[in-house]
Amino acid sequence: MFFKQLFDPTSSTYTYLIADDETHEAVLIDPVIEQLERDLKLVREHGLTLKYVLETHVHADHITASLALKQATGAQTAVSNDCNAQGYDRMLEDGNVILFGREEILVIATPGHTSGSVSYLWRDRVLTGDTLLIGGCGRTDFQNGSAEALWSSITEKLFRLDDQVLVYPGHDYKGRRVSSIGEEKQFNARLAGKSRDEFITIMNNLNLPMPSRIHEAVPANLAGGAGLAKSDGARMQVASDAAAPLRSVSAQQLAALTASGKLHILDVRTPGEFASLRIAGALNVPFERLDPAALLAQFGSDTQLYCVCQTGTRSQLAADRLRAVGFTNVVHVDGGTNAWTSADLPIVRGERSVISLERQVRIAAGLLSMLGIIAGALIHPAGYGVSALIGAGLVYAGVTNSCGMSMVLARLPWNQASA
Ligand SMILES: N[C@@H](CCC(=O)N[C@@H](CS)C(=O)NCC(=O)O)C(=O)O
Ligand SMILES: [Fe+2]
Repeated sequence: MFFKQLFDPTSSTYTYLIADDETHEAVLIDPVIEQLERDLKLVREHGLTLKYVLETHVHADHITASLALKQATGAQTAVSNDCNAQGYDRMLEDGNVILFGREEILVIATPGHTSGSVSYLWRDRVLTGDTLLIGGCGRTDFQNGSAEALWSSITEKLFRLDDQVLVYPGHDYKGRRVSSIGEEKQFNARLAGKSRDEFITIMNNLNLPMPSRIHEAVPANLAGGAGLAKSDGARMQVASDAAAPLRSVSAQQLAALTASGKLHILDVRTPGEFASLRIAGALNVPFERLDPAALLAQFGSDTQLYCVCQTGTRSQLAADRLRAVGFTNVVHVDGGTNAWTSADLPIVRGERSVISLERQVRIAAGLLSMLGIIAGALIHPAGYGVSALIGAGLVYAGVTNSCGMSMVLARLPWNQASA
């Protein structure tokens, strides 16, 4: 039986390498980018063919080596579908089976620590990620975590496994390596002898500081993790260049990340939109006046910048322009302030209320094409040309994901902040 438990001392993360003795096909679970060379060396030395790199969840405390391992070995990467992550080859569901050689791993959805947390059952052992830790469990205060869901996952799924099943966790901060379902039922400080309500009260009052690397780890892991960069001699480095796909986070993820206090939110909507509604602490840098070079001089290239607009279109364009001048940590917020308000996250509302730029564009385009047709029919056929031009402009805007009309409207007085 080939089973190795590996440890990253900086993040106290356990990585697991499991292989089929006969075919030498292998899977690596929860690899850490800083340990890439260690893991590649093991795979090489044991003559293994890495078939899958599996994640127990989108980690908040370290960056996964999934993408780098895929690039180096051709392995397929996989994460739960409920993580809403991108850049992985296989999206896992409860009950899926991972096959390698003659071996199989069962995927058990165990949400709670995060909404996409899973455990992996292999032979006589279960790799629980941060769902069940030795003597404890993963926290539930970020990435759509839920104490209620964690209670169900542990008591209704993991604790229904045989008492003899070994528990291999995703972390241990005190040097413990392995436990069993029976031991955890009996001794786990957060669960043994506790009711569901007591567990939820404990979990909702932990008041732990955010993981120190959450602001870089979550966006990177949501995008498949770090890849290989051009090698620096024999050393592998973490890639972070403008060619990599733009990283994005959901509004809820941004809300959790703001607690770290290490990031800047750049709101690229017009001053008028910003004045009527904004995320606390956001800086208004209107897209039509965006000066990436000046921002680079102001912030420095490795500052964490989160671009937000109303729906997520202008913020992507802004993020691309910022990356083009050398910013290495730019993230865009999916769905923008619309997603933020739909998720009922705290918002600062001003007294001024301006119709959103998207609605202004729709009204202006509709009005101009209507007037063009009326003018064409009643005054001069040239009026039809105005309607045709507006139509062509809308097609161009849709195809290129840019909008000249919004640029013009953004400069009008009502879209500027009142003094
Ligand atoms: N001090 C660590 C924080 C570690 C942390 O919050 N770990 C998460 C797992 S990603 C957890 O659930 N910890 C459980 C606990 O500390 O009780 C860091 O800065 O990275
Ligand atoms: Fe975690």
